[in-house]
Amino acid sequence: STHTKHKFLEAFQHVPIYGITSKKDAPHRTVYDIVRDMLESGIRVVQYREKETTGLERYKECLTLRKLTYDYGALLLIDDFVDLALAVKADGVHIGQDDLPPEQVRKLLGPKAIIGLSTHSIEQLERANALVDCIDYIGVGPVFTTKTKPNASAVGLEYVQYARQHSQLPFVAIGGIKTNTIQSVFDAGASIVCVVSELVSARSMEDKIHELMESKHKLMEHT
Ligand code: TZP
Ligand code: MG
Repeated sequence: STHTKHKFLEAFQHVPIYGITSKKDAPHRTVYDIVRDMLESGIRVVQYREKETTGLERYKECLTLRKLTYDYGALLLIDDFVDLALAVKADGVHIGQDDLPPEQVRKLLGPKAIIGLSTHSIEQLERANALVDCIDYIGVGPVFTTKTKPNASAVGLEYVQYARQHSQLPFVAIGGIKTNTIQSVFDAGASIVCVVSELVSARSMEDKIHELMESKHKLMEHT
């Protein structure tokens, strides 16, 4: 709805970076510490994405993250698991092309949930456009090849440009985005980007976010 889309977009007003957890990129830290760093650095949308852990562990971690994100007024989205999102009262879910159909997810979560859908091609983006009354945003990527999603081939900056021109939905550019490539992604027309491994593994997340945002400010000075 316009309400859920607004709630999603509003959360990027200060920092246009969408956070995703990745315990394997910071093996000595808890997911709680990773997310607290994101929130302390100004990120206000956090997706819990931990595919290689048990359902019980995911539930316990998300319960702690629900309280933490709530304290910062941040949104908590769950990758893949609609039941987990319901159980911990998350703000919504992020689903892929091979998950439950978005219409079914909407029925299960109700009108207030934020629903995101990954897209990897123009065809998938056009099908997402037809779901504009059901979903709230799309993911666009992997923009560049990335070890975080090893079996997916890169969609390239051309697809980001296509999304900028044709997406009826807010979109998040993702995949292989780092300090040395983020400028090109903003230049291609993305207004929200996601950086997983470089951010989660950063020695100082706050410094890394400042570094990443400099490219956005540079762009704005030109325009
Ligand atoms: N979806 C498309 S690419 C990707 C996901 C979850 C992983 C992005 O990770 P990184 O480390 O920012 O390349
Ligand atoms: Mg998924």
